[in-house]
Amino acid sequence: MNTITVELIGAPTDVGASVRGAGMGPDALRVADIGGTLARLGFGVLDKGNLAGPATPWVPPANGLRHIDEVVEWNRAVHSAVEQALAAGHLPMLMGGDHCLAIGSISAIARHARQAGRKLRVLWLDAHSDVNTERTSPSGNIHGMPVACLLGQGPQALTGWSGEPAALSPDAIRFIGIRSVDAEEKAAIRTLGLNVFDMRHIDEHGMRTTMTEALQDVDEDTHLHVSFDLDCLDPDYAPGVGTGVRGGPTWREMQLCMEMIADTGRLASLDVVELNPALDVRNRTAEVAVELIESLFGKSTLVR
Ligand code: HAR
Ligand code: MN
Ligand code: MN
Ligand code: MN
Repeated sequence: MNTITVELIGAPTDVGASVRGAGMGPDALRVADIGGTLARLGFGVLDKGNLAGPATPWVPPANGLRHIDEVVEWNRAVHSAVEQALAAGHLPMLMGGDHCLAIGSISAIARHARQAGRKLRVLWLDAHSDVNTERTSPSGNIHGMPVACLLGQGPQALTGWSGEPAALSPDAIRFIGIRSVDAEEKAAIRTLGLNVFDMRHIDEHGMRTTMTEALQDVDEDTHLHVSFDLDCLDPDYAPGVGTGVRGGPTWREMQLCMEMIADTGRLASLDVVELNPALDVRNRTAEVAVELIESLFGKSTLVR
């Protein structure tokens, strides 16, 4: 049996967020023993430490974009680290940092999957749909825009990184746990035909049916990527996030979500983002994250 090596990549920044503090996320996950937990499951673990990047200026948006130069710089570092991890045959786990970093991460993954002749399926676990652009965003915060950028809709500086105009086609992504969508995001979701399993869907059908639907057509040729925004969880279980929204999945429901992903055996890369230790309660959210990630990696037959 060949051992999978999980490569931990820390990106300590809150440059795309609306609240300071997500830059401490990577170390909070280490304190909650992300490395030891994966090692005890039988994985190789390679902690590459933290990437370096610019400080967060904390200035207002310009042309609808806040901190665009710094966001580009952080994403360059993430993109190259994820690219190297994949080239080494490792399973990259990006530890954010805020969700703007998924632009660099998923762009590298999309190129890798395309070159390997694999279908890409992205599961976007989030309270938010993150499909704003600089023209629609109410805030200018780029953590609300990564999906648009990956679909080729964002600012030029943040699109085209995968070698194609769009890293993702709309049918490559499934949203789970969504409950905070801006009016213009709603319009974009309809226009693009995005597959959104919002909280109403989970309420009516349950997590089991939802995940069966979200994982439909995942097969041995699929590269499965999970982009896990911790604000997907109900804030009662995950208080350490900058933009919590009431009415999310419980710890139990989220466990089932992770277990069903693990059951596919196709998990090949992961982002863990938006953990904000400055708002957490004795590192509870980091510990919950590690418990859920443990379930996500819970299958010994996990294959890349
Ligand atoms: N939709 C709002 C905006 O674009 C809030 C986005 C908050 N995003 C995250 N990531 N926390 O999911 O400003
Ligand atoms: Mn998000
Ligand atoms: Mn979110
Ligand atoms: Mn349905």
